[in-house]
Amino acid sequence: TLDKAKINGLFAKHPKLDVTYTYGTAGFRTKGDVLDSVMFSVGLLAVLRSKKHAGKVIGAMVTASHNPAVDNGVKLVEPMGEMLAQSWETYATVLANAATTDALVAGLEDIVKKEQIDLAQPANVIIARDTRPSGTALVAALTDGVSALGGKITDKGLLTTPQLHYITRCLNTNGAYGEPTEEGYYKKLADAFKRIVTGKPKLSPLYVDGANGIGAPALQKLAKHLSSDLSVNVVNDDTATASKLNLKSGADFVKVGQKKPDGFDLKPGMRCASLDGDADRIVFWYANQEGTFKLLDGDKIATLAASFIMELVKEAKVPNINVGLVQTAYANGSATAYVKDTLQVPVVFTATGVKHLHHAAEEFDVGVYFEANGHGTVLFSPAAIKAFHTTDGSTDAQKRALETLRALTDLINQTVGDALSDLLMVEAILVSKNKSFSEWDSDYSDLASRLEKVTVSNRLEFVAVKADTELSKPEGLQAKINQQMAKFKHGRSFVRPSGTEDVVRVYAEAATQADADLLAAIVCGIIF
Ligand code: NG1
Ligand code: ZN
Repeated sequence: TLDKAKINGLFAKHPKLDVTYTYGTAGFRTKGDVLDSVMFSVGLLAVLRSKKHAGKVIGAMVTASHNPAVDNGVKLVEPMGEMLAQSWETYATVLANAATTDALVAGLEDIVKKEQIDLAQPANVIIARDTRPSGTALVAALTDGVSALGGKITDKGLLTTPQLHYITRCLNTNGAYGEPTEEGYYKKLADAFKRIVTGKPKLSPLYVDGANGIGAPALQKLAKHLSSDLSVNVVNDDTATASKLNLKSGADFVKVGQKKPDGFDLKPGMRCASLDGDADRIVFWYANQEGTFKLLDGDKIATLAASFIMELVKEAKVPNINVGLVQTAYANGSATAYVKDTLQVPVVFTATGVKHLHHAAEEFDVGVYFEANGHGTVLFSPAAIKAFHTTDGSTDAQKRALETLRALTDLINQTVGDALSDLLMVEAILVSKNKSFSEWDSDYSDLASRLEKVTVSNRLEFVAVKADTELSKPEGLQAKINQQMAKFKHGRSFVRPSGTEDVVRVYAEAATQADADLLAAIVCGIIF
């Protein structure tokens, strides 16, 4: 049974504020100073989740990703490194909103009963945080939650989100996925990268915007393992000045603003990339010969990866490997057309949020999934990995293709989108194909797009359906949006409530930037 006195004693240290919390697309996320009680409740839930998995390690990551430094949040990681099972998100929300010990214990008992949890099982939790100043106290609150139910918690300190996912999986698979340490992570990635690029001509240096977050020191450490094989310069690496996190920098700033971050003197031909605050997103960018800023977003990464892997699979003559791509409504219309018509790869659309894409990608032998904002990865099915290891190549070309495929399965993070792993994947492909950024960019040209956000009185009145492409509520709104987009060449627009911010997002796409901006402005006017 639950030790109510112990729970009561520790809960008293973390009183619930008069705030309603929701476990959304990216876990709990709000201002760092209202999260103390939430962290405590997540500690409790993590213990139950671990017990449900017979004591396997559950991860807890304290981060608010690309959001400002004053924000924070937390998300739980399943034993194999995926995001928390969706059916448990409701439990998280219930516990976070319990204001009294009685309500909290009732909530816990309900989960124990519904999930038939054996409380005698052990519980193991690991926790890490990004560089936000509120992180330390929030880790302590979550630790109290774990202790309240007698679980064991290990603090892994500062890590990127994907590193915590990686370590969680390593710990639960007896090292089969790699060494369960930050060093082990760098070694695994660096070794796999070298297997692909060694002996091939190098590319010019890559300038990486670290968003003044945890990704900056992590990339510097990774680069040490790659000394001569990768030339990177980390810019925006000031993690000591908390307020600078994601400020005029980072993947989200660059993607949404379609402009370079602070700290760069962008010259034609320079190769650049931007990470986000917890290093699970990356976008690439450069200036063309005219000096115009050009973005290579998640869609471009996905198409680059899909076409490269398809070529390798063909060359390696591995039979019955189906390659598929997963996108969301935010994917550029040109990217979708290119994948379908030129690459001839099937595309599946899911709702926004990586967990949806991840699950859809698992249906393929090689499932490439990326959100346009640069969050994504490539998943290999166990059958595909086995085939790459058991197929004997008869020609040199076939052997090389097989070895590259095997290396890619080690290089690409199989648990979650990972900016550092994706950075090396892109570099490995560009080195292998001897491709410049502008050559990569020329695969297709993006339609002009604009992403806006609108603050409304209650965003939950907006209900998105059909993989977020349409609104079912408020009634009549979708028809108005349809009317407007029909007026523009290649016009497409959709509206959905954000899962991470208290806003409604408006996306518009059209043949010219002026049209995309205008369509977005019109739709913002309709919903406001
Ligand atoms: P919301 O706030 O639900 O739009 C944002 C991103 C998602 C996803 C989550 C998780 C956009 C338009 N939305 O979600 O794609 O990455 O954050 O971090 O980029
Ligand atoms: Zn992130």
